[in-house]
Amino acid sequence: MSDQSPFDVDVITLTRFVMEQGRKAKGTGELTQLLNSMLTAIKAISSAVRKAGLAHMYGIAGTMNVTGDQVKKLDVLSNDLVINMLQSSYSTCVLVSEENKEALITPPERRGKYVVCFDPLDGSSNIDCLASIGTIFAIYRKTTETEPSEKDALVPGKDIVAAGYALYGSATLVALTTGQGVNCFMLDPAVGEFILVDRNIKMKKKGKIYSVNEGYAKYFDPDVTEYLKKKKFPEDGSEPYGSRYVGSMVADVHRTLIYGGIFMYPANKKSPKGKLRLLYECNPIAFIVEQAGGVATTGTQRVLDVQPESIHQRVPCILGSPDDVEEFLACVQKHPKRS
Ligand code: AMP
Ligand code: P6P
Repeated sequence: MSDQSPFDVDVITLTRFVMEQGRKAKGTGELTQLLNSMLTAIKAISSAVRKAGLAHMYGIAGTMNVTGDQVKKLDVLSNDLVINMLQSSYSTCVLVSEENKEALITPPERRGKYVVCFDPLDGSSNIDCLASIGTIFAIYRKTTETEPSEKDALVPGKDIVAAGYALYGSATLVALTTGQGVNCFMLDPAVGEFILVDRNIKMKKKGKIYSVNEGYAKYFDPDVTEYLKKKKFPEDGSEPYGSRYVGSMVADVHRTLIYGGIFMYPANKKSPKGKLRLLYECNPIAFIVEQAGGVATTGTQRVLDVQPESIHQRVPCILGSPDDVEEFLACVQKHPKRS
């Protein structure tokens, strides 16, 4: 009888992993509840994303399905899922979503001590071409005794308690950190559980890929232009870098995490602060990148040190392998920013 069981009867699921971490932390269980509620929302979004692609292929267009039911846009549906799951976890007091102009204050009877900033479906403009999209979140502990407000979300990314992203690609993956390294879990749709696949991921010191939207080259600052020239026409005898750009932050960041290299969404003359949002794109991603041994900068400071002034503010974001980001920063030093 073969001892190769078709099923791992002691599989490390994300739910189990989070519970084990929670026990070690000797907490009240509130963060564990919060993380598992976020994972439930991600599973539901994953299911909806896969159906929406199919629906689009069979011509179920617009906001009405074949039976005339109101079909929510996927990003609205994703947002509603995250809000409902988090507020019913009794662990949150303030939510900041890319989809909501104002911060959402959890009703008093459902409140807990955590603030969550999230982009429920980042890159959703890529849905119709079935390119990878993602969910991004950052979790903070409310540190004031005042009535919950959006001010509780205006804290630097270095104070993050937990951060993660889901990537809805050829498979659905979650990368999660609670400050002790980055672990990756793959959704097994047959079981409906995320299974640990990569423990304590570490980014390469230097990569061979640069990732930026070169459609904005006309508007790039001289430091970015010089850096990209060095990648394409190296003068030290090294081979040029490869270029990859999906246009979905989670997909471009995850590739950088796994293969190394640099991802850039710099400021440019059309967007002086860049495009990416600090609270629910750059901070959670920067926290994960640093936990994996990478570097994340605005070009003038560490992303995680930025003191937020508004919940939807944008910052330039350059991140990836330490040697690659350092090489970019050397170009920045040569071209002092205009005040
Ligand atoms: P809690 O009382 O459950 O909110 O946890 C208090 C603190 O313990 C959290 O803010 C974390 O720093 C840590 N902690 C609790 N649960 C976990 C977990 N599942 N994974 C990692 N850290 C945790
Ligand atoms: P551009 C998606 O809309 C997004 O917010 C990020 O996921 C992505 O990195 C960026 O915008 C792409 O922007 O200007 O290159 O299309």
